[in-house]
Amino acid sequence: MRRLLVTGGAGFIGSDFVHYVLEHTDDSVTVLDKLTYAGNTDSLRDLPGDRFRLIEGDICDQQLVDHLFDEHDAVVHYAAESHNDNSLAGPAPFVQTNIVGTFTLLESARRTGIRFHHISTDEVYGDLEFDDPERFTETTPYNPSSPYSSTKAGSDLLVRAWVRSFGVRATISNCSNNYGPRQHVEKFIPRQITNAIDGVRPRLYGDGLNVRDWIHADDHSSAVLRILDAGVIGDTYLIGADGEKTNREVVELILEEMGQPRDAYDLVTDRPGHDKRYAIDWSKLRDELGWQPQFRDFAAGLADTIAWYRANEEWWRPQKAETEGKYAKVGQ
Ligand code: NAD
Ligand code: TDX
Repeated sequence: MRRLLVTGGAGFIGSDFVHYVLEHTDDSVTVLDKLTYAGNTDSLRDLPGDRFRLIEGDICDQQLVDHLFDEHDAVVHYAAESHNDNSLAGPAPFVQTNIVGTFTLLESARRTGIRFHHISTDEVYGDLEFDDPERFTETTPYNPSSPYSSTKAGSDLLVRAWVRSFGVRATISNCSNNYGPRQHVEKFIPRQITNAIDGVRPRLYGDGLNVRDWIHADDHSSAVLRILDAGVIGDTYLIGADGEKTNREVVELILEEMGQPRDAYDLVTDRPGHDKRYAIDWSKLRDELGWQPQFRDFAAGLADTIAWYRANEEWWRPQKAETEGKYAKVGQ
C-alpha cells in the first residue's frame, strides 16, 4: 500500500485517476489542488475517508509541497492550466503553474528522492498534416504551437533535466485528447453536449476538419498506474487508443445520440494557430509494459458520457453561463 500525492486531483483527468486508484488498488490518495475555476470538489464526492483527503493549496508553494512530499511515497502530477483557448486570452497563469509549479515539485523531488510521475500531452509535438502516415512517437521532436502546449513542453524538459542532472526518479507520459465524465464545459465534447441539452447549436472552429485522437479518461488512468508501477525511470511513454476523428465526426455522433439532425451545428471563428491533427503511436506502452486500452468503441463511450452530463446537470450548470460568455467575446 502506497501513499500517493496527486496534484490537480480535483480536475477532469486527475479526479478520474483518484477514483481509479481507490477502486483498483489499496493505495491511499492525498489530492493537492488550488481549486481554480477548473477544480471541482463535487468530482471527489463520496470517496472513502480513511483512504482519501483533499488539501487546498498551490503547487508553487514550496513550503507546502516540501511538507507533503515528506508524508508520501509517490507523486503523480496532473495540476496545470489546461485549456488552449484560455492560454491565448491570458498566458500568464500557464507559465506560472505549468512551468514554475512543475519546477517547485521537482525541487522537492530532488530533496526527498520520491518517485515522481509527470502528466503531459501529445500537443508538445506540434501537429501533423492530415495525410501524414506517421504518428507521434517518444522520439518525435518537440514543436509546440500554443502558450498552453509550449508551457507543457517546458515542464517536460525540466523533468528530463532533473532526472539527468540530479537523479530525480521520474517518468513522463504524453497522452492524446481525453473524454469522459467530469470534464469542464469549456472543452470541446462537454461544451457541445451541454449546448445540445440547452437547445444551442454546437460550434465548430474553422471548417471543423481538425483531427483529434480520443481516449477515454479511464484508459489514461490505467496507463498512468501501469507506468507508476513498472515504468523505467527517466523514460517517456505515449498514451493513446487509436481514436482519430475529425471534430465534425464527433459532433455528428453527439447530435445523433441526442436525437438531433446530424448537421445541426455552426462553423465559427477558427482558433488562432489551431493544430491540424494529433495521432499517437502507443506501441512502446503495449510492448514494454503490456498495457492495452479497454474502451475501443468511441460511440459507446461517448453515449455514456452524454448520459453522465444529462444526469449530472448540477455538476456543470454553475460553470456554463460564464464559459459561454468568454466564448461569445471572441465570436466562438
Ligand atoms: P483540468 O483543467 O480539468 O484540471 C486541472 C486541475 O489543476 C484543476 O483541479 C485545478 O484546480 C488544478 N490546478 C491548477 N493550477 C493549480 C496550481 N497552481 N496548484 C494546484 N492545483 C492547480 O485539466 P485536465 O484536463 O484534467 O488535465 C490534467 C493534466 O492532464 C494536465 O497536466 C494536462 O496538461 C494533462 N493532459 C490533459 C489532456 C486532456 O485531454 N484534457 C490530455 C493530455 C494531457
Ligand atoms: O467549441 C469548440 N469548438 C471546436 O471546434 C471547442 C471548445 C473546441 N473545438 C475544437 C478545437 C480542437 O480542434 O475541438 C478540438 C478539441 O478542442 P479542446 O477540447 O479545446 O482540446 P485541445 O485543444 O485539442 O486540447 C485538449 O487535448 C490535449 C486538452 O484541452 C489539453 O489539455 C490536452 O493537452
